Amino acid sequence: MHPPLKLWRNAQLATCDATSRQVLRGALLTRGPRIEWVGEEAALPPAAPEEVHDLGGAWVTPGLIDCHTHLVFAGTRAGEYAERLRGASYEQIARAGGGILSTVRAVRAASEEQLFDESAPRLASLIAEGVTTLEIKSGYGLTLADEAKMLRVARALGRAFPVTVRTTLLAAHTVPPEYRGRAQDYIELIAREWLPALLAEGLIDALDVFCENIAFTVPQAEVLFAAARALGVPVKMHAEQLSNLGGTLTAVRCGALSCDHLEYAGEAEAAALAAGGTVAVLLPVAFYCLAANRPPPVALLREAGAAMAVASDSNPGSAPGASLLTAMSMATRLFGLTAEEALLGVTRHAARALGLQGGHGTLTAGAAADFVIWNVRSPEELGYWIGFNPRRTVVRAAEVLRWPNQSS
Ligand code: DI6
Ligand code: FE
Repeated sequence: MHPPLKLWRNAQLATCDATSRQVLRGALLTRGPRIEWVGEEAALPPAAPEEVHDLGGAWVTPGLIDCHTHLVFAGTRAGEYAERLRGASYEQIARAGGGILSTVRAVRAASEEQLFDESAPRLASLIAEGVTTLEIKSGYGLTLADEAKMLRVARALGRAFPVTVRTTLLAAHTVPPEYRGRAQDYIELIAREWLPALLAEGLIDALDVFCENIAFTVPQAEVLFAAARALGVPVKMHAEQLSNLGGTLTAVRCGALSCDHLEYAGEAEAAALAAGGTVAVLLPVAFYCLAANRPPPVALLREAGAAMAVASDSNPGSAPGASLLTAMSMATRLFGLTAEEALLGVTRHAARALGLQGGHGTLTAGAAADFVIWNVRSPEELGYWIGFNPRRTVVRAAEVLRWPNQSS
């Protein structure tokens, strides 16, 4: 059987493509799960599609990509949030054994099924906003078995929901209690044993490390990156979130896909990211929830020509929730991104942050047929509404997703 040919016509296409027109009144042809053709209707190639969808002039963007999440976790940290409202800092709570370690205790105690059930509503909420691809990190297990458990749940979510899941090993999120005072031993264990074992099980697509004074040092990150390189695993870094340790410069030198957070980055980091083709992933929800006062150097990143992505950072500590549209709003208002930068940040540049450029994040021939049809008058509305979802229809792998009460 031939994969079905479908025509999606009468649309305003925000292609997010770098090499062709970014805005186009026209149509898409899809064959099976991929886009076969994009262009003006007058130029439509002769074809006999099995299905024709008249989109009534609606705006269409690529399916959104959330390129940095810690979406699989158990429990909440609402109590810590309340403490922070009373003046405690994120670092103080972490140093006192709360923070990430408190979620580690909850994840270790949770069954795989429970983790799945707690995480699924967050994923559903992202999908409802038009997310068709997301990254999910481990990092709340911190034993081989518990990291594997988180990653298996991430993979299971990707099979159970109409979404592409990329998994990232973030065992180097914080030092587990068993390795207190022995961070170096822990890093070597991940590098020598966990990374190859989890890779062999097909559980990881990339490796990440939290490089920070409350987490791991630059030389420790380098140990992990060397092990990843030897196995052909792409790397990423949580860099310069709370201080500048020089992580970004090292990560770029190691060919990292992305450096994420970057509040404490400066001119040298912006230039390095641009020159190295490493994506700067901005996480404004964490900035907002931590009441941080130092935004990432967006003007420098823009001037240097670095690609900027925007992600939800969905996690129980610094970014509770699961809304990429909210992250777009915060990226524009709090960080100064333009509406166009915010859109590219959740499409083309987010794809690159996951090593998926070309296949995702643009409306171009050959890319996945993942796109969103919006109830908006212009794509500028995507980072404009707060707590209001203007999604009309999500199409994933050329299939229309259905929600209860959806009319079209
Ligand atoms: N930076 C973050 O924003 C998340 N992890 C990290 O390294 C926060 C994780 C948490 O607080 O649970
Ligand atoms: Fe994070």
